Parts: sequence; structure tokens; C-alpha cells
Amino acid sequence: MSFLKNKKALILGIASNRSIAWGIAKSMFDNGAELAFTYQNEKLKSRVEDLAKECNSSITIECDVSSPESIIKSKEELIKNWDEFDILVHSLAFAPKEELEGDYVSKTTKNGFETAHNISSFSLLELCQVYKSMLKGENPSVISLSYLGAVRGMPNYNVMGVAKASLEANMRYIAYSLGKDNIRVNCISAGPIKTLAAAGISDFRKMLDYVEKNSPLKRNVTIKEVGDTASFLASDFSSGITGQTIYVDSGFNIIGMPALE
Ligand code: 0WD
Repeated sequence: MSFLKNKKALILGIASNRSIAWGIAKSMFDNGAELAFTYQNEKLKSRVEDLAKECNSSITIECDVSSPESIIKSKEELIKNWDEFDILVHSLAFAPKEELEGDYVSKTTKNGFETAHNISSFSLLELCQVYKSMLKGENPSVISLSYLGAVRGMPNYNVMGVAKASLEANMRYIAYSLGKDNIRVNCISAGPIKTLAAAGISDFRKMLDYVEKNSPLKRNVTIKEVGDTASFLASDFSSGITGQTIYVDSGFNIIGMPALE
């Protein structure tokens, strides 16, 4: 299939070949998109370069979203390769590990709260501010990644849940603002997937088991399934969709009580 033919996508958030961003990149590549990648720091550079090669891309650019200068510099680098592009994928988040376990009220610190919100939510706005002038084409699309902890209480997810609630509201306001420029902005709320970021969440294995047992589809989702939904949201097939959070979670978000034995 090539329904993303003639579209260019900038992918942020690859840390390994288990990353959701990698599932998205692969799906977009398989559906015909041309790709560019960012990496957070020198440590991830060669890994992202190797994965980029698998998608016939040689555009890999450093971008640490905690630094406004780094975001601006990433645009200066990208513009050396592309005048404009169609798709921006924001697949990153961060909170200090010690914030992601135990009791929310007892354990959450101001510093942890600020960091989680800055990296996981504000960065989406900042990237849109910086890259807006390059997001052109027929139906430009910005996609971010959220989690059910944004709208439900969860053990251990703590401040990251609050940051994801901020991300989803942020996404709606950005969608409201950029609609007049024909830029669409949506979130995918993914079910739990074993990645490096997930390893930082206490009892993550139990979350996977719980979804497998209790979701309507009785299984967890894959990065390919999240990637394919991102491809749809990036494509002209979704040209009427903006400001939405789409769940790719085996239907887990609809359940009212655990499965009866
Ligand atoms: O179960 C899961 N894995 C779910 C993840 C379920 C639902 C949503 N998500 C979300 C995450 O919250 C995140 O927003 O999906 C997004 C991607 O997460 P991932 O694919 O699970 O995680 P990972 O493979 O670790 O990639 C995230 C990467 C970071 O990895 P590490 O592990 O090094 O923290 O985000 C990047 C970093 O490479 N990142 C940054 N990139 C630029 N600047 C920054 C930063 N300051 N901080 C983290």
C-alpha cells in the first residue's frame, strides 16, 4: 500500500526497536512515507541512525525537547533537507523514576511534577510553535501518544497520568488553534506495551497481564497496531479528524469491571 506516498514525516521518540515511535515509523514507511528522525542525545544517535537506514532515511537530527535551543536547532537541520513536511510524530515522555511508584500524594515532588509536564506535554506545544511554518501539504497531521492514566486513576502511573491529562488538553487547544492552518492534531492512547519507558513504571508486567485478562480483545496491542493507526491519522483518509484521542488498547478503556472467572 502507498497511501502515504508523497508525504514526509518527522518522527521524535525512538529509543530502541521496541519504541512505539519505531512501530509508527515502520508503518508509515511501509505505507509510502518519506521519513526523518530525531534522537534525544549522542547516546541514542547510532541506534536511531541504524533504524533510519532500515527506512531508507539518512536524515537523523539531535533534538532534546527539554532545551528550546535544541528544538530550534533541529528545525535548522531539517530545513537543510526538506522545505516542508506533512506529519509530526511526538512519541516521548519523561518523569523521574521515583515518581512512578507508590502513593501519589505522599511521593510527588514539585520538581517531578514540573519535569513530567515540561517533557511530556509542553514539548508538544513548543514543537508545534517551532515547526508550524514547515507543516504544509494537503492535510498536515500532528500525532502524540497518551495513556489511559490521563483519565482514570492508576497505581504507580502517578504524575505521568496528570501530565498525560495535560497532554490531551494541550492537544485539543493546539488542534483548536491550528485548525485554521488546516493542521490536524490528535493523540493515540495506547494500551501498555513493553518498551524502555514502560520499564520505569513499577509493576508494569501486572498491567500487561491485567489487560490480557480483562480487555474485550483479551490481549495486548503491538507497536504495529499503534503504528497503523498513526498512519491512518497521518493520511488523507482522516482529513476530517482533529482534536481527538483515539484508543488503541484492545478496548480496555470501555470495561466497567474485571472479567468474571
Ligand atoms: O506502555 C507504553 N509503552 C505506553 C507508552 C502506553 C501508552 C503511551 N505511551 C507513550 C509514552 O508515554 C510516550 O509518550 O508513548 C510514548 C513513547 O513511549 P515508548 O515508546 O513506550 O518509550 P521509549 O521507547 O522509551 O521511547 C520514549 C523516548 C525516550 O526514551 P527513554 O527510555 O530514554 O526515556 O522518549 C524520548 C527518549 O528517547 N525522550 C525524549 N526525547 C527528546 N527529548 C526526551 C527529551 N527530553 N525525554 C525522553
